[in-house]
Amino acid sequence: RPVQYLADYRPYPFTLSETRLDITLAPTGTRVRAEIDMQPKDARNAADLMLDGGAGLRLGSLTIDGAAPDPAFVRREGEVLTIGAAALPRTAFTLATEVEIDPEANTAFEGLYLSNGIFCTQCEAEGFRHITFYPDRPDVMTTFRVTLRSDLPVLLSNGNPVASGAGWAEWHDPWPKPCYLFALVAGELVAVRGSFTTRSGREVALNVWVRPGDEDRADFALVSLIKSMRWDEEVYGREYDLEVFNIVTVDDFNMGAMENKGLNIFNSKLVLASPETATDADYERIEAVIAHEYFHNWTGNRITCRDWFQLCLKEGLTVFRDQQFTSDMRSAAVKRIEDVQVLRARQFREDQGPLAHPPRPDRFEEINNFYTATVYEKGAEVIGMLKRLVGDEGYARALDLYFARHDGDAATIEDWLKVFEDATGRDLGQFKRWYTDAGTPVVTMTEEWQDGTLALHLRQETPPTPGQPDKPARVIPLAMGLIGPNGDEVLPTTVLELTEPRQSFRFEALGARPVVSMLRGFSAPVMLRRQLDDSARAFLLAHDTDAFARWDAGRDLALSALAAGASGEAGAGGAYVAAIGRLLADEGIDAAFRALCLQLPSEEEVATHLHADRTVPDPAAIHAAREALARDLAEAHEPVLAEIYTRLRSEGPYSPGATASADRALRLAALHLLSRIDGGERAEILFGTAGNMTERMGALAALVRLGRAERALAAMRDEFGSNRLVMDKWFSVQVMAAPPETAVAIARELAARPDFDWKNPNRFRALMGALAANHPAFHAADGSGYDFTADWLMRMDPVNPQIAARMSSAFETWVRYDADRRARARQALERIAALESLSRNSSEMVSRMIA
Ligand code: B3K
Ligand code: ZN
Repeated sequence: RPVQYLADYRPYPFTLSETRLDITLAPTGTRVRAEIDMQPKDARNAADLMLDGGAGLRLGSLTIDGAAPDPAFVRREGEVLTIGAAALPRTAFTLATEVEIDPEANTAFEGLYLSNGIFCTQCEAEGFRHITFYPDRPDVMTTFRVTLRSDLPVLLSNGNPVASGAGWAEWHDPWPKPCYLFALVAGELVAVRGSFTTRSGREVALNVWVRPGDEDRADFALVSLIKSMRWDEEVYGREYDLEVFNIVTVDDFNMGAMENKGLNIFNSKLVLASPETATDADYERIEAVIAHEYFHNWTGNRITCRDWFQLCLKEGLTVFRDQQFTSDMRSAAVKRIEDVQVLRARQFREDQGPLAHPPRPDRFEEINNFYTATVYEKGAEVIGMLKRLVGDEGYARALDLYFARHDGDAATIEDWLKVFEDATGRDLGQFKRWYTDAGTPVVTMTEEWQDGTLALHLRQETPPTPGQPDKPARVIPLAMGLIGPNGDEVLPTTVLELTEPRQSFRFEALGARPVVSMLRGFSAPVMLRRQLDDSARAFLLAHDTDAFARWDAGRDLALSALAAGASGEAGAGGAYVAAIGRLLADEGIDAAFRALCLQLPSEEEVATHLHADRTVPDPAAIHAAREALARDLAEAHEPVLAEIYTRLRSEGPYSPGATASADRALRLAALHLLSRIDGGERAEILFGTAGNMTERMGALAALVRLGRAERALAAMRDEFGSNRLVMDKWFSVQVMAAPPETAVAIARELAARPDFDWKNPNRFRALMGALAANHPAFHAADGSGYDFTADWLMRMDPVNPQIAARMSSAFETWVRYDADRRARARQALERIAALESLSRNSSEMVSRMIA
């Protein structure tokens, strides 16, 4: 299949009015009978009927209005079945097909597959074509009526239940939808049940379906769902629209979860949680993803995407909404900092390398390769900027208009921007570049101070990205404030709009020279370059009124210390260590904030920072600098860290809420530093006594880093050997936290274990993702990290191409390293490229990376 281009979009020449599916489930021979009522859009200009259908579909019969068409007009080529216009009626007709498929052989987990005896589906983006012949594109929408036949006790599909009997069940979804939102589930499952009354008084039955035995770990997901439903009514005025909302958990799932209409399917790790098995981060993520998938009901399902180039229309907006939800449920400041950390670690990195693409790409070979940090997280940032530019009220009016105007539509980014223009009167022509242009703008700021006037000179520049050498200026909202020398704010948050390559802003009648607090709340996804000495950074860390900017000042201090340390400068961290000391001693600062400030930037983040400054990162030197800085912090502040560690001992029953988890985060941050100087004694004790998984994993990671985790790991395996989700953590921590010299060997050993069930995506990611995240180990000078990863990608590719292709992005930064590493990485990538019958997924990824 050739490259697809946005510019080639053409509407589908047929309208669909109903799809009826009758599916008889069997592991190796599932029969799918499909009846599609359709009509040509233009009766005079007859078009061929083209249906998508994967190679795995064994076609039994095909009829049009009950009669088989002349075989001369029917042809199957690649993944397309074409029925010539000459064989089609000019008015409404029913196309019926019968196919047989083999769910058991489906190891790619796309379409209909079996996960531990449970039949389930994943159709986004193009999985439905592996279930039946169909126009598998998001702008073809219709209602679905589904009959499922099986002896399994629970049979689910989208919409409302119509009727059921022994061995069958019928479902009807009254809301027209594209086939990527179709789902079915059949299995031995039990429901944790709840209910929700919508604000207009309709009762909705809520079910979280799990495997028998897992019921006691599903309550948190159910409570999160109820909170999400209420929040979407209160904040966006969006009500749920069916009698039932089902969530099903499965163990084998390529991503986190899927928003199928009325029947969300979840990776079990994003539903199942108990204090003994899940960490605080797991709980927070479960709450966020349950909300995300639920919010898709309006942003994604009721209003879907015209084509897959518009993916960020639903994903960026839904991420933005789930971020707002988490801010409301927990701490807005903490959430913002966490989101920026993720954006910088994943999206900035993507934008710097060969895989850079705009939030709305204009070409792809395999759409599954574009479910990226750019489409999701940067897509959400772009909406945050829009909201800042038009104000909260303007945003609310625009969203109301979006829902009113486009309900039932398959929409585009143009439609989205138009509602903002119509609702607020603002011209968004220049703003649109955020959607069409790749790359992270670099904003450079210089200051000029004279006679009570401060001038800010700003310059924006976006480095070239693949296929986009020149980048015109964008509109960049820069939220800023001014802090006087005594620490008082002399200018509260103001938004400067940068629209030109260079622009200056003046602030007059200032008594004394203030310190500029810039990019408050991370108001735009840009890199800010400014000359700021360590004492001004420390000043902002102490006095800024904006929590994000305050944290970021500390981050800058840490990054400059690490950059200097990595280039061999001794004692570079003095200013940072001293500033952290003042922060730690200040009981007026909340625990969550202090915990965030105590976490050193990751090695990957340091490498991204160096690369942006045109310095070749040395993974071993970065690692050494980071270890040294952690040790300096611990030595300088041992008494206060020890006091925090002792005082924040967990008491009473576990609660996953923001306050208790912030205390645990601060306590564990202290533990990690202390373990640098206490030989791991505290970690050892904590591992043995902690009553929750958060502290156990924190302690275990510290022990692994010290190379003294053997006993703890054995204990954990004995206790949780049969709990897949905990064992994923067990695999992961040993590689992620391992000292770089041993990590690859450990990964090799773990991969040889019989319980390294690598065809399970979670288990594969637990090991391979952990190695990719261990920066000095993945980039080991001898190439062993690259080789080990490439070997496994080659093994995974024929089994599950989506997983192999996604994991291949571990290599996306290879060009930033030294010539020796580059040669080894290239060799590894070329080995993958040479694989016989490499999937389209991996082939596109690898060729973009070695282009
Ligand atoms: N929309 C799905 C992701 C589908 C990925 C297909 N490769 C989950 C989500 O973003 O909510
Ligand atoms: Zn989503």
